[in-house]
Amino acid sequence: MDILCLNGPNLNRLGKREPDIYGTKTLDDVEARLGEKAGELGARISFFQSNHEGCLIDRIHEAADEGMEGIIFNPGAFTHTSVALRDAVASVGIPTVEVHISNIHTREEFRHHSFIAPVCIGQIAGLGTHGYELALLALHRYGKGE
Ligand code: CA2
Repeated sequence: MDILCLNGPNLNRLGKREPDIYGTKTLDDVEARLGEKAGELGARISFFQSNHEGCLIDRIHEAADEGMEGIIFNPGAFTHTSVALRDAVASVGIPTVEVHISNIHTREEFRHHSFIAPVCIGQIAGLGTHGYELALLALHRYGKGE
């Protein structure tokens, strides 16, 4: 099973600031752990982070062309603003799990709404960077029809 882990704006700064909200692990740490977990599950995982909406959209389209079977997606602040990213996820039809490190539902009201969640199979929020591993597990099971 081929899975793409996609991270949006500012997530390249993970572990470098605001540890009270986002924890102390860097994006490299998170990706290394996910790579190990994917290996244990017999899945392949690719990683991409961008601060640019269009680059994220292009990567989603490429994922479809590559035959990817799942996307773990933390769209960052684009979660709350981007119809274009929502359309990209909807257009490829790849099962996608939206992940947020923080609990967006207990934070400022503008973070409560996600444009992306309605086109995902599920959303994980507030469980820290562990949420990425839970999303991987969920996609793996979903792919097996469980
Ligand atoms: O909780 C999440 O994962 C978010 O997607 C993170 C976004 C935020 O805009 C969303 O509402 C929720 C922000 C990412 C910023 O990441 C940083 C991490 C460390 C230091 C600075 C920024």
